Amino acid sequence: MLIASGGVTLAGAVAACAPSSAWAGSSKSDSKTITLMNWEALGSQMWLRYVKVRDPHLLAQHRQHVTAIVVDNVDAHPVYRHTADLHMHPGSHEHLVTTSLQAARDELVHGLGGLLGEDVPVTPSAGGVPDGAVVVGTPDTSAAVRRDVPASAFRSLGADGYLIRSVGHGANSHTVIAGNTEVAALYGTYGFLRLMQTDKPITGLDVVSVPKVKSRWLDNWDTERLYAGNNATGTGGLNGENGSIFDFAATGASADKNLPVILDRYLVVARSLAAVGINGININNVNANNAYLTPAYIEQEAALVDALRPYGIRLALSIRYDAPTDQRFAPDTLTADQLDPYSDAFRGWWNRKATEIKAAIPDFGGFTVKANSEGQPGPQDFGYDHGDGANGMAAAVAPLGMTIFWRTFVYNADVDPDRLKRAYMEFGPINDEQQPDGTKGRFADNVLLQTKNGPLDFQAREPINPMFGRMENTNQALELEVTQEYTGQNIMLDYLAPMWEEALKTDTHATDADGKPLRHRLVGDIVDGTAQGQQRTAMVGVANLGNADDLTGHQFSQANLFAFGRLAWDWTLGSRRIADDWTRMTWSNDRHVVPTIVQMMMGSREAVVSYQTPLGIAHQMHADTHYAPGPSETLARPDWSPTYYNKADSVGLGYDRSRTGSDFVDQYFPVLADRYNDIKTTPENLLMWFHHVPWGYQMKDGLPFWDELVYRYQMGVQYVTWMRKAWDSLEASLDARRFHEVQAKLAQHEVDAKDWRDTCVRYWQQFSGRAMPTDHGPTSIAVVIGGKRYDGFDLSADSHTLSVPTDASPRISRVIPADRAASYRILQQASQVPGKAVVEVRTQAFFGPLEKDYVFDLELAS
Ligand code: GCV
Repeated sequence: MLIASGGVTLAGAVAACAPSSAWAGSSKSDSKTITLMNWEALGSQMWLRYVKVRDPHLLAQHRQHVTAIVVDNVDAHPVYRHTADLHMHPGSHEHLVTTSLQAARDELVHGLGGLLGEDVPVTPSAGGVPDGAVVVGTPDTSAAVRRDVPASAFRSLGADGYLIRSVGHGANSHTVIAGNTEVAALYGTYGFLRLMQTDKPITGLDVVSVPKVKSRWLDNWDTERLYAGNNATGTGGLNGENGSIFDFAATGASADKNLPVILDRYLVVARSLAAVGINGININNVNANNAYLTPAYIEQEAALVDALRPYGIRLALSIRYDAPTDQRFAPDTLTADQLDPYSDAFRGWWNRKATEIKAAIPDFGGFTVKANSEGQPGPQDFGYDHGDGANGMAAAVAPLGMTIFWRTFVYNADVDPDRLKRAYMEFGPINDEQQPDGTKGRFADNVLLQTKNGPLDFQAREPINPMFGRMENTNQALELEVTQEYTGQNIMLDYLAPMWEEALKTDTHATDADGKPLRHRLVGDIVDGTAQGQQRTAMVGVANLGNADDLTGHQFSQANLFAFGRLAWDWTLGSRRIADDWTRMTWSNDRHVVPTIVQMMMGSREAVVSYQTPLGIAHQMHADTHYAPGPSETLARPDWSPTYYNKADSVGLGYDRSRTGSDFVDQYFPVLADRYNDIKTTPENLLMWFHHVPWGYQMKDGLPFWDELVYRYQMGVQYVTWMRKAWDSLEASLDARRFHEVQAKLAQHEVDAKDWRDTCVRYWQQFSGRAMPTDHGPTSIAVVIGGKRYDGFDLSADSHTLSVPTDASPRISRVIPADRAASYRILQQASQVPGKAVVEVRTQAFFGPLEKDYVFDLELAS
């Protein structure tokens, strides 16, 4: 923002500051503006771009209804600050604030100034609220709020919910943005700015917005599975940084950027996360490094949260179960045989560590634990189960008001040969256990089991995790992967919200103790506690924030973070609406741009499924990178091997988890179990999750499974071709830097999608022994040249050679698409033989447009 203040009061100064419209580029005269413009052009402002409203009518209306900013008692309630000399890195653009209301006010100054293209003054309400004022506050901080909004309106808002109301009529009206807390008022401020950023009217407002889930959290895995470091390979960071968003131990040119120094990007992140309602972050990997628990790091963490706190963002840490044995904590260390979760030694150590953290970070959230999973230590190493371990930690931190997020991502091979069955087999019995006091379920109240959406590991499509609904006596957090580990990393444009929407809106068919179906039983109902009454609720996104210029490594990966926040606030929102908001806020409100980008986003995930893992085949990625295809790989550990999941043989493809197979299906409630048990009733997009599908099995559209499979791979690629061309059509409407960045990524995306298609189809063909299907695909065509019909084109080939008789005309006289709804254009005719002709075919798949360019090399028939 424009004023760097080191956390001092800004009232008064704000109104007098340089024109905030400089951010939107209306003034290019001074060098600071130009620097700011560069900063924006990088994509570093995420969805907080406040570009002047282009529609003159709307702009005039907005200017009439937004004439002043009123935030009374803006400095009255400074948040806790531990670090005495907290300061920004020299030359920063952002600035520190000490209250959430200051954050709200400054966002309005900056945002409204940009959107309206003129400064909006900050005025006290002492002389009355002026017409056109935007009033922000709580009933406690603002007399205007108390006067304009009856106390009853606040009852249903809880701590985080907000309301936005137009008060009065026509020219004699103003807007009130309020909540029970200052952070809620800040959320409302972002909600109001979002209306303007997305070209919505701001008159006659009566908005009430209350989050459905209490903890809307990020897990940032430092640099593991992070694709937002901005070196050439996307794995490391700039200038001695390690790619992570937060610098603890950077070296070289960035040695002066380590915490407690605050960088611009931390505050851009804080503002962006607050704008979607995210209220907490684990900054370190669940494969945890004990360094984050050392006194030096705790001081750095405290400084970071000091800066984030006004934005309502709390901190938690991921820990190793055996951290007490680390000599870095000497003399306060334990021996391995003291890691008994019931022992005073174990509980005492964690209580002391949590107390030490709390002294610097009073609102510290607690610990996240990955135990007995992928080599991480846990209670099973000492003869105890996950319930014992989680409860031991929970007892240690309960007196401090902290929570334990215990991950259920476990897959001990001794439990069952089918990896998918293992987690529920370990956790289910603890949930069901009868307790001495007559209740059921052993997990303590301050434990949340953190469970991935699907039973495997963040694949582009998974069935729901059967634990949702089955853990009725336990608090449960839903974990989603925002970083695109298996879904295209920082190359593929893959909007993940449709996947999350699909999971959240899946009917679990959960029943009560009498076997009666619950009234509310979608995954979202389970997660938000509506279905089974849990009071502690959470959604956790494994985040994608790094030190790349655009902070996420791909301009479109920002959309996934945005969508995660919006869904964590309200999982009932549609992914299309979220895409529409994000596009308008991040790119443009242009009439051509918005529908094109939204359409690209909406089909992009299904395209990834199609060219990577169609029809329910899963985990076919190269084992190390999780990016490229590796269907033939068999590793020492079977359940990391693509072959373990594909089970390709001469009969067919896929993992039989029906009752005659591994019987995973019976972990679901009966309606789903029966549905998935029968190949005929299993949704085709989940087919190979549950069945070993014979190559000749007849699909619903009448095609043999093999043909359908091949066409799915091809459709995915052809969607990417369409996206690449659609993006090109936007060039004139977008800023050059971001346009070209995405354009280059889409080109690579198409190459890599083809690699997936070709590698997988060729490998499967060795087992199916079947010919490549050619004439039924959605973009299949026949062409007529010189009276002769040519067909049977393998859609995977880049070009096709046609032998044309010597006396025939080289011109294509007819194009006959297999799909009658398809359209085509002859882009190039051959004027002679040899020569080249190009036909572009376009059609619509169930998930979006497909485009295929046929390149024909005409040669003389011999
Ligand atoms: C942090 C997958 C990822 C790992 C990750 C693990 C987890 O296996 O590949 O990088 O570990 O999930 O969720 O714990």
